[in-house]
Amino acid sequence: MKYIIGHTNPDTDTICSAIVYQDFLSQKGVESKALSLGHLNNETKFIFEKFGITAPDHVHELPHGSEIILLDHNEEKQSIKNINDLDIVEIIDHHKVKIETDKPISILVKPLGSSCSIIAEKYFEKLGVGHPTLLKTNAILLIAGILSDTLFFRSPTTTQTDKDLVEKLNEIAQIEDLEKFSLEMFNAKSDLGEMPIEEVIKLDYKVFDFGGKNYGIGVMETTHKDYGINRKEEIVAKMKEIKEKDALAGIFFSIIDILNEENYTITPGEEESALFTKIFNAENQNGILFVDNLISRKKQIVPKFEEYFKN
Ligand SMILES: [Mn+2]
Repeated sequence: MKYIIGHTNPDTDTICSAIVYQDFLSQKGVESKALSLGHLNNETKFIFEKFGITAPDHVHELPHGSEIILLDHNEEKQSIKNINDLDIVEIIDHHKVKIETDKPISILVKPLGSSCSIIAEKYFEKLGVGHPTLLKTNAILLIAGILSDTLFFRSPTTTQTDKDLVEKLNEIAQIEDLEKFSLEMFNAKSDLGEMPIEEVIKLDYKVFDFGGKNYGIGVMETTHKDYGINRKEEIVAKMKEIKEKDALAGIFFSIIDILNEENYTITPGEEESALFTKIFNAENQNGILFVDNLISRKKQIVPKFEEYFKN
């Protein structure tokens, strides 16, 4: 049995790509099980409710020696807790590769807008007898993952291939209005209610190594930016706690206004604020750092940090 696991703080792409890849493998006669490393976010829950999909089991660790397939990530820090006791047999991802393995494994990494795009390509690369067929529900899940990760093609991570794949997938999925569907997804993601502030910060949160030190970067992609801005004081207090507890050199929380493609970043103190302002030429708006057109952590924020710390 191979366990397909996405990254911690799972998003729609990581969950949907894992679920559909399980189907692909099962049609190939390979026994596998998609798992999640955390609670589903509201966007994923909305999609699952709308289309009657069962959520994958949620685990923290797996038995020693279990075979795992990493989907939508390849860094230990973003993976299952006891990854070092496990046997990574395959990686499918669209992030930069930063892993060392102790034996040759199958790695499929492509510069596409989502991991769901890579899974979709696997179905389409060969059509015919003996090749897995794509069911309508799975086509819907793949579209959801692509639209979610690319912010309905707004993100600079979007490629023409992603757009072509959505068109092709929708011949099967038959979603009437893709833009409306994406808005419903983004509104669901933005509807956080009374969510505890640590969960808000960690909705989509990753730790990165810049210049040998750990930095945490959380992003909140939203159609309702005031939700985050109104909770600024709580966010700052909790970020200070996380920074100390996790011995971070710095921590940042970026509110991404999806529809206007704007970035509003909150920092816990002067040090981070000065650093972020310097790197991104941000404008201080009442203690919140504003940057226009800065919406992708992967393609814009992280590379800029890395470039800065290299010098
Ligand atoms: Mn992804």
